[in-house]
This record gives sequence, C-alpha cells and structure tokens, in this order.
Amino acid sequence: MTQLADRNSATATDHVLGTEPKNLNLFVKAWIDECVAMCRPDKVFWCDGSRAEADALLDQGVRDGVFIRLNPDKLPRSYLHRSNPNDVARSEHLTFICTPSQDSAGPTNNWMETKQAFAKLRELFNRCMQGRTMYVVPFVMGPIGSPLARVGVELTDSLYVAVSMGVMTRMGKIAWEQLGDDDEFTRCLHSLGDVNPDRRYICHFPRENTIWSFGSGYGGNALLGKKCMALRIASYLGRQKEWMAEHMLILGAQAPDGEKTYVTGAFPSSCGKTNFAMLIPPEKYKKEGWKITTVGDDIAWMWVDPSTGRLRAINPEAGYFGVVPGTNEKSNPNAMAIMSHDTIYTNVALLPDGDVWWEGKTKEPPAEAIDWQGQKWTPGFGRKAAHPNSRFTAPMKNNPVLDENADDPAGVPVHGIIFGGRRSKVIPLVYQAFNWVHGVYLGATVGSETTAAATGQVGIVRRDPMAMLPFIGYNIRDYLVHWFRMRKKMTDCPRLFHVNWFRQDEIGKYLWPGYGENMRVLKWIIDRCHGRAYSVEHPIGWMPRVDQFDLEGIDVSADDFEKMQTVTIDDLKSELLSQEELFLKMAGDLPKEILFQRELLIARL
Ligand code: OXD
Ligand code: MN
Repeated sequence: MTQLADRNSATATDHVLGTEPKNLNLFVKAWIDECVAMCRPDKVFWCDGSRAEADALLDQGVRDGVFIRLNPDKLPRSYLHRSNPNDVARSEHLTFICTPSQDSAGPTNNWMETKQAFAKLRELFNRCMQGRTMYVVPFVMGPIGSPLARVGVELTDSLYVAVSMGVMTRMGKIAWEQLGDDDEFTRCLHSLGDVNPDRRYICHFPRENTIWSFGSGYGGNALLGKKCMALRIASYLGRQKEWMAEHMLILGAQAPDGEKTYVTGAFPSSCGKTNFAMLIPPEKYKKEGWKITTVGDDIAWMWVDPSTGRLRAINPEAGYFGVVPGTNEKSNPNAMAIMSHDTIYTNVALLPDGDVWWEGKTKEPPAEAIDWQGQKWTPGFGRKAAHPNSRFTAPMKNNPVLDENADDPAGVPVHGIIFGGRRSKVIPLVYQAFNWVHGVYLGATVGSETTAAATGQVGIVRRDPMAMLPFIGYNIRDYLVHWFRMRKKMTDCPRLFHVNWFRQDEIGKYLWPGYGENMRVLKWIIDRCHGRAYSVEHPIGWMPRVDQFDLEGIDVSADDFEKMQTVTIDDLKSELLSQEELFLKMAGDLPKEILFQRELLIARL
C-alpha cells in the first residue's frame, strides 16, 4: 500500500475523491472562485484528508515523477522527492511582510506596500495554473478544539505540497468542520510558477490574514502552514489577541517520582533543536526512571490560561520537517525511528537497493549512490551525496517518544523557557535569568555563530532574538514589548534560562559532550523551575553550583565545568559591544526594558 499512515480519520465514503465538499463555507467559496479566475487551473482537486486520497495522490506523484517510491522492505510507504537545485532552502531575501506602512514591518523584515505587492504578484499568478491542477488543502494548525487552533486553506499547484501538508497539519474534512461558517481562516495561495528565483516571492499580508507564495516548492516557502502561517501570521495575530507564536520546541520531562515538567526552547538553526526535543537520557537517568517526551520540535503557540494565570503551550504542527544530514543512530535514534516508515525524503541520496543515504548516516559512505540531483555519485566525487539541507517529512505519530499530551487541546503547562545559541566562547553552558524581564533581554540578545554549511564565513556571531529574526511578522520593537506585556497576564511565570552546548577550549575542543548528556543541564533547569537547586549569583544571572550539578559518569571534571561556566568581565564587555549590532538596527526603537537591562548589566560589571 502507498498510504502515509496516521492520517486523520476522515474517510472518503461520502463523496468522490477530489470533488467539492457539500455545504462549503461561503467565504471560502468566494475566495477560491477569485483565485481560480486569476490562476485558471485546468482542474480543481478538493482534498479531504483521507487515507484513500493520500494513496491516490502518492500514486499519481510516482506516475508524474514527483516521487520515487523507496524500497518497501527497508522504508515502508516512503518516498523520495527531488527539488529544483535552485530551490533548496528558505529564501529570506525574497520573503516580505506587506503592510500599508513600513513601520509595521519594522527594521528587520523585507517590506512591500500592500497594494503594490498584490499588484506585482497578481501579474505572476495570472493564468499560472493553466495546464495544472489546483489542490484545495484545508488544514488546522493546533489540536482540534484548542482555544488557539486556527484554520488555513492552501491553494497550490504542487502535488508535493498537497501531500506534505497532509503530513504536517491536521488536514482535510476536519478543517471545514472546525471552521464552520466563519470567515476567520488564513488564505494561503501558492504556485510553483516556473521555479525561477527571479520570480520568487513569499509575501505575507498580516492584516488580510493572507499569504501569497510564488516560485518555490521548498518546505519553508511552500508548506504555508509552517513558517508563514504558524510563525509570521500567527505572531501578528497573537500580539492582537494576547498569545504568542514562537520558534520553539516543547518537551516533557518525567521524573522517577512521576513529576512532569514541560519546557520550551528557542534555538537558531543548526543548534540541535530537533535533537533536544527528542533527547535520549543517559543510561544512568534511564535506570532511575527519567523519560523525555516530545510535544513539538519547531513551533510553540502559548497563551495564559485565565483560570490559573499560567502559561500553556501547544504545538500547532502534526508532523516534522527535519534536517537529515548528521542524523544517525547515535545523534538522534528517535528521529531515525520516526523516518523509518511513512516518510517523504527530500534531496537525500538514493541507493541502488531503494534505500536512502545522507552524509553522517553511517560511518562509511556507500560504494555508490544517485545524489540529490539525480546524478551518479561515488565517495571519491568530492561533492555531497545529499543536500546539506535535505529533509524528512513524517507524521508526529511516528515518534516513539511522542508526549501523551501532544494532541491535547488544552496544551501543556510551561514551567521553563530556554534560549540558546552556538557560541564557541564567552557564553556558559547554562544560567538562569534573574526574572522575566531579564530573561526577555537574554532571549532578545541570543547570538549564534555561523556554520560552514550556511555561509563562507565561519564563526561570526549573528544576533537572532528568540531565534525569531526571520519569522516575526511585524515590527521587532512591538514584538519585544509583547513579551513584556504577556508577563502582566501571568500570576506565576515560567523560569527563563540560557544554554550553550557548543563552548570550546583554546584548541577548539568542545568542552561539553552534548546530545543525551544535555539531560544533566535539563535536570538542573527542572530543579530550578521547581525552586529546588541552589545557585550562585553572577552578573549575567544565576549559575549552577558545581556541587549541585551532576557530572557523575562523564568525562567532565569539576574544573572543566568551572571553565565552561567562566565569563570574565572583559568577555562581557566585548559581548555587550557585539550586541550593539542588533541595537543599532533597532536604533531609537528599543523598548525601555531592554535599555534598562543593558544598563543594569553594565552596572553589575
Ligand atoms: C528552520 C526550519 O529553518 O525549521 O528553522 O526549517
Ligand atoms: Mn525552524
């Protein structure tokens, strides 16, 4: 069989696949009529989210060459997709926030005036679907019935996008039910166009609750429920309605006595977010009875529960769109299990036996493969077999450590929020903010070093506030103010932390083993969230006391630990200067809380 497992329970018994549903919402109908008149598809296919439909679309994709069916004995019900080589990552320089005035988009977003943007894109969308099928993909972001769950409808001429949206969201009939007669849905229009970077635009219209994406089939540009809706549009809506859309993982930690703690974490890309969300505790912790479970690996929507005054979170997504290179049985066995069946791989290498491979999957490379561009490849060729940003798309239900509340409309309580970046120097392994306002300052000044895979220049610290820089759908000034305002709604707020798994010694050796051993850091964080572990006051925040930090069974001495936690006054001075990069960009627009925190830090030095 070809179906992707674990689709929602909608069945196709009440209508013929692809046909318009009965009692279609009139707002939806009017909007789709307009889009059809503009794009002129040959055919409109209405997705119902059933298994039969996923089967049919995947079979169609195999016939059309969109998908290659992988060896069913090795990777049941799994497929390979190859994207256009010019279309392999998010295109931040082609991503726009479209509003009447530039101030609404702020200094960190590309901006286009609303009317001009619609006019420009209308020209591109005009008749762009002639000879193609338009797929109507209704979807819900968030567990069904959650106070934060939101409906979107994506119209796309990409079969890959239609099928992937079925994995990444709660897609189909269920979305029409959640929407009812309402007109509050995000209008997502997408066309591959001719996949030409010169005619590629990812435009967000927050006031119109609309996204128009043209010219790219890549996940972050084309699966419009994800970064476009669940972060850029949702962050804008969240500010209006007093909730938060954040680029954060959510994980649950169950202690041996059954106590459950949930934390969220914001890390810029290449900082191990997916690995942390699926962390496997070291043997010692497993024996004691610790369990880590995943609620989400990329996005958190959070709100304050009015009855308790506490922050709660849901993962709006229903699947993972994870990076594969470097993933293996050691670095992330849970991710390996997730992508062992019912998975769409994008831009990995294909092996002669119908299995897939990527750099870092095995120690020894295969003798031969077909690379991500469909060319014959052998290890001596001197180029990568899989694209560095090759991905897996798989339903969250594949996750062996999926949290029991991952689909709970009421979400999970948030006890702690962790910010982190990749920093070889200066920033300690872990410390805690003095309070919420100080924690927001730590989040706002998150820095991460560029990696070889991303740019030519390695080791340059880039500021990425809350790891949200490319995803804030409005002015960063108002975004930071929103963080401060949210505190006022809480009676008791989560504790805020900063971590850095990547500190190195003078000769470039990592000081901390990372991966599963990050459990030790998490354990201290959990204890702090519950007011248990002692700490030492330092100008930058609360630091763990070495005698209270578990180093048993790893090759890290108390001295090494102290070294990792050391921040000298000179280090801090240079850190403050480096933070100016962001502050200058926001010149004159820095919320006063940020300015005061900066002054307080300088005073503490
Ligand atoms: C990202 C992603 O780019 O999750 O952050 O794909
Ligand atoms: Mn992400």
